[in-house]
Amino acid sequence: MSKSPLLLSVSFTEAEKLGDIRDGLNGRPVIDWAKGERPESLAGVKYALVWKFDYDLFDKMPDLEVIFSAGAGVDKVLANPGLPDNVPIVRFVDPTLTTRMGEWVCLQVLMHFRQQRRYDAQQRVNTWQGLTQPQASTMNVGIMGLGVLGQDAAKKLKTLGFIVSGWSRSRKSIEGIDCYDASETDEFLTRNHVIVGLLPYTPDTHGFFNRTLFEKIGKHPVLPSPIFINAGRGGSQVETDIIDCLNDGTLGGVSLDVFETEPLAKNSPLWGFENAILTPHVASDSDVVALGTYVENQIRRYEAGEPLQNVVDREAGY
Ligand code: NDP
Ligand code: OXD
Repeated sequence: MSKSPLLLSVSFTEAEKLGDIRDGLNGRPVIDWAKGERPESLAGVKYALVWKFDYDLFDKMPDLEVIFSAGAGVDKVLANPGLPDNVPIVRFVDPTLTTRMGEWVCLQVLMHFRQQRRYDAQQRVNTWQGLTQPQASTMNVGIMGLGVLGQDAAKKLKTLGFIVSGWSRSRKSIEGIDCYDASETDEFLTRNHVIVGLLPYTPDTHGFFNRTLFEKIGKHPVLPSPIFINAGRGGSQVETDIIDCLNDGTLGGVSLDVFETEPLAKNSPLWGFENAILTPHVASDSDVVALGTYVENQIRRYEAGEPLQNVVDREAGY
């Protein structure tokens, strides 16, 4: 039986192209819409893999059965007015993505904890000067968003010796990690010196990381703190508050991979802070071949009558 083609409405960046998506698709034909391929008709095409898409794309796909998101976060996909109501959306969940995010989060926590930016500044002026070096067990790190990515990052930070806790809408139970639900936010914030945001962007998380929240985070006895780290979505943070809080010392440092507007404006004051580490939304890129393999595996499940995995809850928005 011939395979239904997969319509691709996603452009991978040069940095993401460590392989070709077709390498994961096991011979499934592809219509590369993003590259301008326009067959006469899309009738019979059951699957689409999207990141960005024209609002009228799906009007042209009368036989669409499953939409795959090329990323884990689906806020942009859900916000598109052309999204059909009755088609399941499967988001990308894969060890390659999870591992990369865990690397980024651990790197950022360690950068602040080991005061690397201050050593960088000293290196620029040829200065040999040791700084205070407390134990990891004095540093409390709280993960906000204990989903696939948050849970993995929490476990990795725990292995590094930090005291790790997590917070999510529904309470989790994870060995060695104190878990809080959304009714215990203040208690969670005050016990931590570092907050890591791994939340999806939804109406509930819009503007969530703001001055009121930053003022509640605990201060480490000796290290510059509190620290705010965000790789969830920029819409969940209030950048004017972050800038003000860095200026007045309410925040001791930040690491941001996501921004309210991307790319971050060249004239944003955020670029100028010594204690702000910025990366251009690369904490965890989707591995192109793994994405192809994942989509193919989900289609195999679907066609065998098994349930699709990681289906987006449209009501919750993630
Ligand atoms: P999941 O859906 O697995 O986890 C989301 C977590 O957030 C869940 O624990 C959920 O709670 C919690 N949550 C959602 N809304 C709220 C709320 N209003 N209050 C409290 N908790 C809430 O997502 P992933 O872990 O796979 O990914 C998280 C996000 O990371 C993505 O949505 C995306 O925005 C971002 N991302 C960023 C990347 C980057 O490179 N910067 C790469 C990949 C993803 P509950 O468990 O109760 O449902
Ligand atoms: C994602 C992302 O959501 O890369 O996967 O931001």
